[in-house]
This record gives sequence, structure tokens and C-alpha cells, in this order.
Amino acid sequence: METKNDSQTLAVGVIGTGGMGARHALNLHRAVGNARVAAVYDLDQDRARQVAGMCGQALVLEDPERLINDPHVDAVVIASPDDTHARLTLACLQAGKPVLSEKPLATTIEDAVRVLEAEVALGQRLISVGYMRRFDPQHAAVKLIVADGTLGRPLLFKGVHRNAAVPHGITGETILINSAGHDFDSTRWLLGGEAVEVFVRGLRSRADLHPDTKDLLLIEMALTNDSLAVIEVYVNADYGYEVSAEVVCQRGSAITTLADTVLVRAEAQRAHPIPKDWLARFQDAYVAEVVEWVDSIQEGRLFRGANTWDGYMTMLITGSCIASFRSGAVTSLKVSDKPTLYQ
Ligand code: ISE
Repeated sequence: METKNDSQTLAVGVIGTGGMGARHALNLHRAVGNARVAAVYDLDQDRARQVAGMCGQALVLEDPERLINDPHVDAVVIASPDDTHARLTLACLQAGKPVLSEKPLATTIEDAVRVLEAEVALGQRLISVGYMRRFDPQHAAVKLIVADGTLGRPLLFKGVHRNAAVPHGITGETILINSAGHDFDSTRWLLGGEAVEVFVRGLRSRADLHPDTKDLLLIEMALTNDSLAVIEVYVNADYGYEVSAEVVCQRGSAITTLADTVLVRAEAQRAHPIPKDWLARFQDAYVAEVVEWVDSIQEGRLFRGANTWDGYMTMLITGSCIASFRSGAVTSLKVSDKPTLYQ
């Protein structure tokens, strides 16, 4: 493997080396020529050492705040548990370092507001949020066709989001925070409007699951530009991992196609394989996202993916969905004006 020239590469610190963090670290190490993994942190220090060992000369640190403030670290990737994102992102802002935070930006509306306000007060956009579907070639193709206007005005987003399995006892609220955020981001991004109303229903797919489990959610949304969305999130689909996004417009529709194009003939069947999880399905998107993030920092320009406003809006939609889920009623969003920093 070619050694990276230290003086020209961006030194990235990775916080959290579980499945997602390890994938970001490896992608940075293998696929991004102008960046290197300089330091890693994980509560599980063995896991951190393992990932560091696969990424060249990365330091293993015992404290995420130390990693953020380490003078050898230029920029930070946060892939630790969801409820640590806001706190660590704020620490990056304080240190004046660019940060790619995995989704969600925060797990409460209050925390999302805190992060948004801190960046606005700083007056500089340092935060990028890991909504990787924006870098998926199939999603990007849908976006291009819809934005081009030939199909007329976008009217409806139809999203399908299926995970093979999640831990027993998962609540509808956790699914809204951890999974459905992707679909909220896709909805806003593809339809080009802001959510104004949401309505959520959920059910337990199997009797052997914990009684409080809601593992299939159906979400409806109305947006500012007179468009609608309907989203299925089913996290115990069993057969594999699948995401699809369709935008129905006035004169046609555009839908993401299968990421795997190979057709397998075997055992009297003609079949397309289905990925088992998001790391497999969105590998190209994760690489494209981190390449763009590093380029944007190296070139001193804005990141083309999701920003703090997007992360905040997604949390606002999530919070409103939680309220609707609890009350069983349609819930309106209280959207504030978009700060000029994001216009
Ligand atoms: C996971 O954290 C992801 O980001 C995946 O894209 C999503 O499909 C899954 O539901 C989440 O748990």
C-alpha cells in the first residue's frame, strides 16, 4: 500500500470503532488519498486497537475529548452511540475542528437546537451529518431527474426502509430516532420542501416479540410545497436489508433501482441477491461521502451533503413523529426560520 504523505493529508480522528466507525476508518484509510486516520477512540479499547492496527499508524486514545483537542488531529468523525453525538459535536465546535457526525445529529430536539445555535453563533459551518443516502448513486439519480423538472412538480415521496432484524424490545421511538431519520432526510432532500405535519402508526410484527415492541411503522408527512410523503419502516423484515425511494411527480415517477445488478440462476430460480445490512448496501455511498467531506475541508469549501440545519430539521420531524406516535394524532411542526448561515 502506498504511504500517505503526512504533510498533505488531513489527519482524521475517529470516535467510536464499532461497525460504522470501523467502516469509516477503513474507508478513510483505503479509499481517501488526501486523508489518514491519525487517532481513534472507543470505550472498548481492544476494539479501538484492532481498528487502529488496520489503519496504519493511528494513535489509540482513552478519551474522546482528548482526541478532539489533540493537536495532531485536524478533523473528527463521530460514530459513537447516538446519544453522544450532540455533546461531542459541540466539543468539536469549541475546538474549531470540522466534524462529520454520524446520524442523528442529536437524540432530542433540545440538543439539536443547542448544536444549531452554537454553530450559528460561531458563524462558520464546521458540521457535516452522515446522511449517506445523498451519496448513493441510485438516490442521486432520482434527485437529478426530479430536480430537472421534466416530470413536473414532485407530489409524493414513497419510502421503504427494511432491516433484517433488530434487538428484541425495540421501541417505536428508537426506530424513529435511529432508522427513520434517513427517510426524513430523503423526503426533504428529494421533495425540496419542509415538513409541516406528521402522523405515525406502528405495530408489533410477531407475538413472540416483547409486548412493547413496535417494529413496523407507517409515517405520513405533509410538506410546505404541497407535497406528501408516506414511509414504511420495518426493522424485522427477516429476509435482508432494503431501501427504496420513489418520487411521484405530475407526469411520471422516479424510483431507486436495485443496487446489485447481478442476476443469479440457481436451484430453479432467477434471483437478485439482497444485501444483509446497510454497510453492504451503502458501501459506495459511505466512500463517496467521506471523499467529499475530506475534499471539502482540503479545498476550504462547503460540504455537499447534509448540514446542521438538515440534522436539526430531521430531529424536529423525529420529535414530532414521537409526539404523534404517543398521542395517536396528527402533529404539526414548529419550524423556525432557516438561519442565513445555511441559505
Ligand atoms: C442504522 O443505524 C443505519 O444508519 C441504517 O442505515 C439504517 O437502515 C438502520 O435502520 C439503522 O439502525
